[in-house]
Order: sequence, then structure tokens, then C-alpha cells
Amino acid sequence: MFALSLLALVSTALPSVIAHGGVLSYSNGGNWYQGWAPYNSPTGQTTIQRPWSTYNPITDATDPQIACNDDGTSGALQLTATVKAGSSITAYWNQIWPHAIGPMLTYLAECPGSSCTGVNANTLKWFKIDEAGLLSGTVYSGSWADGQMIAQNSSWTTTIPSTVPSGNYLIRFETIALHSLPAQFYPECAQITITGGGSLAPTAAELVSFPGAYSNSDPGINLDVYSNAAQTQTTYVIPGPPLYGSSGSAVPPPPPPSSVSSSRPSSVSSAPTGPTGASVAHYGQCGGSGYSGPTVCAAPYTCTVSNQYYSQCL
Ligand SMILES: *[C@@H]1O[C@H](CO)[C@@H](O)[C@H](O)[C@H]1NC(C)=O
Ligand SMILES: [Cu+2]
Repeated sequence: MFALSLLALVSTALPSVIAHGGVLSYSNGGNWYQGWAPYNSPTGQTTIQRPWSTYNPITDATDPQIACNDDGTSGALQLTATVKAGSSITAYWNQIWPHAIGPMLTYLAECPGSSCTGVNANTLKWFKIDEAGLLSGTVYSGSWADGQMIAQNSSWTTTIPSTVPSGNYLIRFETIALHSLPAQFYPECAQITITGGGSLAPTAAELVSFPGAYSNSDPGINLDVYSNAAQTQTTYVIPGPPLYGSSGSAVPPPPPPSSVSSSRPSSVSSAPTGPTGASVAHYGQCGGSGYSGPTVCAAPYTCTVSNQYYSQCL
């Protein structure tokens, strides 16, 4: 009886926040990292995540809190996770994440010195290691990365590129919700030490500041997804800088197509061999349970399994 009434009390006390949220936990290499609990007392909280204080979104691209949310400074008992370059790290949003329209983005920023603890996120230079936007269809009614995030347990998995130099970094997972204007930004940061990394530094064109990386007038941010134009628009420009490794002189030449198809995992071996219509662009969806669209990637990309719900052209 007591437990029941307590539950009723809790569930009526929270409705103002359940429409929003943020990253509540992480996993990497079999380790589970509980995140900051914004509605608990900060005292005694110890986590790899930078503290944040509210489930509410940021709705101004020039807000300093767009770096690591409010306020994103390190906690008194701040931890740092050790993460191998080339491994994947998953961020878990609160379940079930409510906003299915918009892009998913992941950034890294290297900290000076021997730790990120105490470093102001607004002073760092960020580079984007993962992005996904409109996956298929139109801006108005198509399938978005945010919907994919919801479909995969309200989580998003990003691989730390093996080429990233070892060091101390903030990792910034972000979902942007476009169901209303202004757009809603949900960024959270965690401290990681990358080990076993490579030697490809991000180029100047790939490095941005937060705030600075986005403008409120960016076509991917100031976007009315319910407009007439959106009903026929099939392209979406993901905000922010070009992806790490995609611009500047440091980009290695692509391997010849024959070696690409023989050296990468592929989920297309059982796909129909007849004409399939359009081929899928870089980062587009090409397979996964429940998916019925085209399965052939545009050259030189290969359909690569991310998880049971999602294969993409990489
Ligand atoms: C789904 O996410 C929750 C955290 O939000 C986690 O506890 C659970 O293990 C995840 N389930 C799967 C199947 O990954
Ligand atoms: Cu919300």
C-alpha cells in the first residue's frame, strides 16, 4: 500500500520533465558507466559524465551550454574512462526517447595537459567522429537517425576512430530534435582517455568550437519539417563541420573497389540480385531488421552491419 502510493506520488511529480532528457549512461568494452543524475544532489556523485542539471533542451546554438549542457564543468569526484581507439562506445538516453525527427552527432575534443578534469569545454576544439541525419524519404515524413536511436534501445553507438591520437578527450554525444522550432539540442559530455590511438590529427577545417560550430540559421537547424517544401525535400544537411578524416590533405586515398568489397563485412550477400533501383549513399541505411529499402551501396561503399536493426554504407 505504502509502496503503491509512493509510486503514484513519484509518477505525478515528474511529468514536466519526461518529454525531454539526456544521456543517462554509457558502455564501452563490456564496462558500464552510470552517468550524472541531474535531479539528484550533486554531493557524492561520481561518474565519467560531466554534470548537467536539467532535462530541458538547449534551444539556442550560441548558448555556451551547447558544449556540454548546463553547466558541464567537471564534478568534485569526476571520473575518466579508459577507452581503446577503434572500440565502440554507446550512449543511452532515457527510455523511451520521445523525439524521432533529427540528426545524431558525436564529437571529440582533446584536452591540454594530463587530464580533462577542470578543463572548460568552451575552450576546446571539437571534431565530429560520427553523424547521421535523414536516412530515407523526405524531411517531412522520412526516417531519421533520431528514430533509429529510439529503435535501438534509445541508444547510439559510435566507434572511436583507430586513427585518433591517444590522449585525454571529452566525448560529446548529441541528438538534435527538429519536431519543433527552434530546434532542440541535447548534448552531454563524458571524460575519456583514448589509448592505442593513431596519428591522424584533425585538420583545421574539421575543428570547431561550441558555441561556434552551429548557427541558428543553419539549414539543418532552422528547418520547418512540416512545411510544404519539406514534403518533397529528400536531402538534409547535417550541421557542424565535415567529419573527421574527410577533409584536408591528411585524407588517405580510397582503396580500390575490389579490395573494399573483399575486406569488409557485408550484409548484402543474401540480398536480391535483380535491379534494386537507387543505390544507397555514404552513411545511408542499407539493411537491418524491418528495413525494406535499397540494399546496394553507391561505390566505393560497402553495406556494413552496425547492429541487428541497422546496416549502413561505409
Ligand atoms: C537498453 O538500455 C538500458 C539502459 O537504458 C540498458 O540497461 C539495457 O541493458 C539495454 N538493453 C539492451 C538489450 O541493450
Ligand atoms: Cu523533449
